[in-house]
Amino acid sequence: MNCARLYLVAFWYKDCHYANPSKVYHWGADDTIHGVGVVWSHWKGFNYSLKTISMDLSTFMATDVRATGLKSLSLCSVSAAVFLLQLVSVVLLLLAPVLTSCFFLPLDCSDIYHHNNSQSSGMYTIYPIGVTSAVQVYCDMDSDGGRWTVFQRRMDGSLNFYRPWDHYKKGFGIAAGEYWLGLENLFYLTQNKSELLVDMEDFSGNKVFARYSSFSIESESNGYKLHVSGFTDGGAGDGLRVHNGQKFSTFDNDQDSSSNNCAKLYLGAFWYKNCHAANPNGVYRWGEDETIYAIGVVWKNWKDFNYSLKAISMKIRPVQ
Ligand SMILES: [Ca+2]
Repeated sequence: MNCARLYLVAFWYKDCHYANPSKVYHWGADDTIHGVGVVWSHWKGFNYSLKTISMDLSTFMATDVRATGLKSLSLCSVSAAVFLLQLVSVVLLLLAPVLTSCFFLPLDCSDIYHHNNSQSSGMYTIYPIGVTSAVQVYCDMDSDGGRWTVFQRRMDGSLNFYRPWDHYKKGFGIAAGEYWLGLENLFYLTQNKSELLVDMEDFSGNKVFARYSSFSIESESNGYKLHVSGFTDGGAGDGLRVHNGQKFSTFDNDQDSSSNNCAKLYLGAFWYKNCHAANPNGVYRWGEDETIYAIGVVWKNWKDFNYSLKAISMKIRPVQ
């Protein structure tokens, strides 16, 4: 038995653990999959995942230095910086109507492209819900004519995607790396008739894609229900067909069509049905691994249920 594969982290395992302080960050009590959370079993048992844990090495010297003037200096600079930021945001809010008419506030990457079509792929600020909704995204200006706004990206396993509803609604992560743009932003962006491109890569460097000529989601009051159709195969297969018409589910908001909680069972968040043929927000698992069924970054039609992809990104653009 491989304890790290079974409990999804790395630690000084014996057979296997009484403490599992790394990942998966599991948000409290959850007995769906035994012992995979941030566990300290002698305190809370195997199926309670702690809110915080830190393992520190410290010396008296380090404590002494931190206890002297450095602390008050940094606090002072932080307060000054916060005050200045507040001042700037008040001024910006007052000037918002003027600024909107003077400056270019792109709705999405397509707007950025049309403003200047020599822009390269990279990070840009967009305003999906108006002047106060600035958010950084990665724009793909290369694939098939560019203009793509990336709303989901996995690339190196640096970010935990097992998160509650509120996080999936608002978005998390950073545009330079792994992130989820947020369902509310996605809802507003897909009010314009949009298409979807899903790019994928395995750990051998093979790349495929799936494309859909129509993609939109409904509002939160309708569970952010998914509408996706018009599939074109770029070698990946149609992983989203079974998800069409499903509401979005997180572990704390089960809106799937299963009697189980699909998000808890497959450690992700998605438009689960009963449960999935794609789990792009699952656990980053570094390739083939059948220890726990189908919990990885899965695109079943390409690599089946027990292969976790190296990279996947989901991106949209308005249909022209
Ligand atoms: Ca359910």
